[in-house]
Amino acid sequence: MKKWIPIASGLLAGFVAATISFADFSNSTNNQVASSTTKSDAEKVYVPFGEKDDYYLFASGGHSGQMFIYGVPSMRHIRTVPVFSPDSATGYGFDEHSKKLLGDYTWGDLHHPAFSETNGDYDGKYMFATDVGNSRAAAMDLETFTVKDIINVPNTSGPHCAAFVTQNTEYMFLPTRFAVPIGSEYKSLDDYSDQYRGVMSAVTFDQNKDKLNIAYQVALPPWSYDLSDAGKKSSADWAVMTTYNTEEATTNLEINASQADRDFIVLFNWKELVKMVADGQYDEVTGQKMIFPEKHKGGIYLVPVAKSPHGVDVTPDGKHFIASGKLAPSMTVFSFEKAFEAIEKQDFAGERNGIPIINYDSIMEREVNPENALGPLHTQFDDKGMAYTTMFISSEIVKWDPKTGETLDRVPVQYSPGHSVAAEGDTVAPDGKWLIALNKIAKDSYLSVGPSHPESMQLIDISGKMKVIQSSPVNPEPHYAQIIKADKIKTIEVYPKDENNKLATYKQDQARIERNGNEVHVYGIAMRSKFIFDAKAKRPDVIEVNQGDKVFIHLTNTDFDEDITHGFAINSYNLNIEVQPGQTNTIEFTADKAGTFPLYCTNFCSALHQEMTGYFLVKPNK
Ligand SMILES: [Cu+2]
Repeated sequence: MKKWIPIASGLLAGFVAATISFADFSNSTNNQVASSTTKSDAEKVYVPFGEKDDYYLFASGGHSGQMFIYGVPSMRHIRTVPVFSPDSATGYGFDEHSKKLLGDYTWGDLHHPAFSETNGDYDGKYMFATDVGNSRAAAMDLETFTVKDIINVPNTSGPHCAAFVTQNTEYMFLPTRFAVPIGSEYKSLDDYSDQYRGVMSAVTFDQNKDKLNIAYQVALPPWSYDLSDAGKKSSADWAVMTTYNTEEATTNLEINASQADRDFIVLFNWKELVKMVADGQYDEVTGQKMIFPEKHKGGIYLVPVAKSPHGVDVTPDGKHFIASGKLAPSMTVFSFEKAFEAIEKQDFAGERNGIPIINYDSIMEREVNPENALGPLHTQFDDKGMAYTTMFISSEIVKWDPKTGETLDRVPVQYSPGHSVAAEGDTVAPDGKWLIALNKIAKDSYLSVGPSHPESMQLIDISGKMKVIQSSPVNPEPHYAQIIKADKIKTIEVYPKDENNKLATYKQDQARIERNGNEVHVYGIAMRSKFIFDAKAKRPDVIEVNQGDKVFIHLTNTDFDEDITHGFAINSYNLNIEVQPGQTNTIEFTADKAGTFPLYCTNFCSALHQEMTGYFLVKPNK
């Protein structure tokens, strides 16, 4: 019957349809008439050019050692910030400051990120993260999205279960994933139970000096500590963390660490531990103040929990903590208030390694077991206090009510979610609206890139019935993420002039090269669109040294203009740094190769960026 349809009329019909839907669309966004429930899924995630996302998502980059930053709800990747691994895009790990931060390490395994908090709410000042691969902690400043400090955390091997900060960022606690002998000395694994320890580190951050410090450590039993959370409001002095391998197995953990029906949550009062340290209740070990719970009594308790739990999460009101039993199909809700009573009454069921075990029945409020939901890992919360738990094995998010245990909703995700993150989900006042599932396996969700596939982050609208409305591929591999309101973060536009910085050169006529024996210091300027290393030289953009000289290049970007970043690389010398607007950076190296080496700006800066070059001349030794 449809004998012929002229091509032109088909086009016209298509054009009319497109115009109509476009008109509808702009109408609903401009007038804000459409409520979020009447917007299409595409409209909910579409952020028009010139407008910005409402939230930042900070996703841990796992063994990339980096932090991935996305906008929500658009799920646009905004930036990758290198933290524990060098990055030539930003010169991180090449300039002297960041080289010192990284030390001898060339990679890291960045796990759980945590924002600094004030009164239990994200304050938008700092982001903290830990390195499971090389036992470090880092602090990133959110004015510049750059790392300010990294510390090695001795005795704590693989701080997987961190960082989670206390309500006013007094402490972050770094428990250990791997038990080791104190000082990581050699000890036979036959002596594991006696000689190995699962050391937790209490770390502080000095915001005036941008310095991380280890305040004290606790020599916990030789178990694996998986995840933790700090208390809030009435439980603000407390923190919780999950354990596994309380069997103290030393081989084939897959089987041997899954024997006991119950492991423990460690419940501790960090204020009491601080007081114990102040009262001298610790031993000085490997230069650290170490609390040994079997000897220095108080402040630490064990709560039995379904075997091999993963996440433990404190509800926004601070009244409950919820543990997820990775190998048991249930979430268990515990009451802080009942725990405090039990501790007061010494309602204990014996002890392990000198630590009292609180009676399970005295503080357990309910075990929640949604039908066919398998592998609960981690729980987030919305603005109404409802819980959202990732189910790793059944690949779904289950929404439930912690007060009744009732399952309210569930949505499949693709596939195997580890963590999820809700908007401001770890604060005393979550926003609701959005939840992102961090899926370990994307399978065939995106264009193929060969046998190994990207991971996947899926945006779920939780304002009504849960629905996955956007999906973004992500590099391996986010473990955890945090979502913060965009307006809480106040970045700076340029680095302010620092007249006290002797390495900075702000005036062109002061650019100079100073020689001291075989040390050469270049006080140079990068500006659109040239380098000035020696203002008085015939060729100001040339550095000439002798082979074997130790060269220091102190480069200041004098373009005090937002987004005018310069780079500096010397061809074939394997070095490249970045100087952001107003910033001074130093690079230090030995001119071990004689010859002629072009140098150039690596970061596109102007129409004459290609002309921003010079030469590095190295006179050979005779
Ligand atoms: Cu440039």
